[in-house]
Amino acid sequence: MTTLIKNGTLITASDTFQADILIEGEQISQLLTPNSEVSQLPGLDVVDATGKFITPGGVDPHCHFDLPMFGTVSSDDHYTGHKAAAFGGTTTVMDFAPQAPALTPSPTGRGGESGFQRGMEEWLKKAQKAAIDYSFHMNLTRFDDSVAAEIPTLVEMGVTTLKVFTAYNGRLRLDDGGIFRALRVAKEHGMLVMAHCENGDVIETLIPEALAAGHTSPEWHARTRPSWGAVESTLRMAAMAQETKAPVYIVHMNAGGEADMLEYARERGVPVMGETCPPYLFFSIEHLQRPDGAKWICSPPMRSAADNSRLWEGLAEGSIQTIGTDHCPFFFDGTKPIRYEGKEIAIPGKELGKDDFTKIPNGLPGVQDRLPVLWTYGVRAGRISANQFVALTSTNPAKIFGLYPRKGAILPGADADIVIWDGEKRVKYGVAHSHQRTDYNLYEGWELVGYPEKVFLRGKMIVDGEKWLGKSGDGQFLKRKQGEIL
Ligand code: DUC
Ligand code: ZN
Ligand code: ZN
Repeated sequence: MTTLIKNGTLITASDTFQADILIEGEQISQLLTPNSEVSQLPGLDVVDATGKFITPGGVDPHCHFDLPMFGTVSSDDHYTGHKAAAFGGTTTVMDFAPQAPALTPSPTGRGGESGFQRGMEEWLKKAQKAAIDYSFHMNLTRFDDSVAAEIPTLVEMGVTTLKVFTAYNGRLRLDDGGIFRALRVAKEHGMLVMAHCENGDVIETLIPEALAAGHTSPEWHARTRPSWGAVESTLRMAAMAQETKAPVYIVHMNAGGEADMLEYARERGVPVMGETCPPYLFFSIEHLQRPDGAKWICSPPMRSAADNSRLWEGLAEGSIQTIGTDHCPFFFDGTKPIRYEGKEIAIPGKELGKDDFTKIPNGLPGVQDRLPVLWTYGVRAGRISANQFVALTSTNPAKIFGLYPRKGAILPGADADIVIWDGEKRVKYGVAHSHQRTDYNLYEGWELVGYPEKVFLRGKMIVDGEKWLGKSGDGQFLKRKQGEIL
């Protein structure tokens, strides 16, 4: 099929200009000056984008679909979450495959195998229902010589990124020695290490103290995960990046001090990059103090208005490279069903922790919200430029994670993942407008100006206004190559 999107204004990471986009099959074949002869060709499917602006499909580097947690599961799976992403203008998502637990007895007799293969198989199976393109990072949650030896197999599977944790003691965390050694192996194989930065030891000390003192409300989730722990852990990761020369990417930056540390390290040539997520730009611990505070529970937690401002500054000045979502929704009240695609569904959620903040499933919805909310409250509010918006939400993640220029670009040869925006559309946003499969929205009642109108995935229109034209199985697994250090 050949499609011409004509008369639109293209916004890329570096420029804003008028051009027509010719799509042949799944790729962009040409960018044409408006009103060129091609538009007269017979059999051409013409989409008129007069008065509209056009961006590359969003690339969300950080999502969790169908993730088991605290006896329940995050409420968007690899179909519903993808559909929601598409309505919000995102056409590529990256999830995290788990490192499967060690086999006992060990198959080799020399120690455990890595669990990478089994983790990947589990996640690839879940993702068979994918509706947009996707890839995986691998959580690295146990590490020894036999695990290290299998890291190159990930690169062969198209997984060029490892995520490590400096918190969640006894579950997900590696000690600093393990992280340091993993960084060396990653460097050797051209991989990027992503880091969840908090101070696990401090958190594990504060939580039982808070509970013993009777502090069980959501606010204490934030109070027991202090900001300085995130700050020092970010510096710790930067120190190890410097020492090993291995690139590091700090996920979900939440504290202003993390932006300071990132800037400090980058000014000294350390290969460290960072991501923040919209909730850390708009919300604070005050939201956790509300009666419905559990809606904002995720880890790391919401901080303060000063942190919001410092993170915006980091984005505007270019020291933070991406905005992902960490999409990991739960119902606020999972005892009451909602309707999704005509069927009732209820999934246990935040109510599990009504008497104890440590039992509230951690995570927030956001995969659909990211682009429209950032357009209105980032670009239109003058905090970042339209080109920065595209860089932060599409082009930079594609580059860092080895997908550019197939993704994150409107260029000949790139996948035709394209979003046509109605820049004038006014939306009173909220749960009624969202396709995220949960019963609440963090931006309930927010006024948006500008919203994705048509979304193309590899040349196929999958969203047309309110109409869903995509389907389960449309999404492809993306094998990633080595990314760039920005
Ligand atoms: N934080 C959350 O709140 N949920 C999922 C994973 C994470 O890092
Ligand atoms: Zn994390
Ligand atoms: Zn996460």
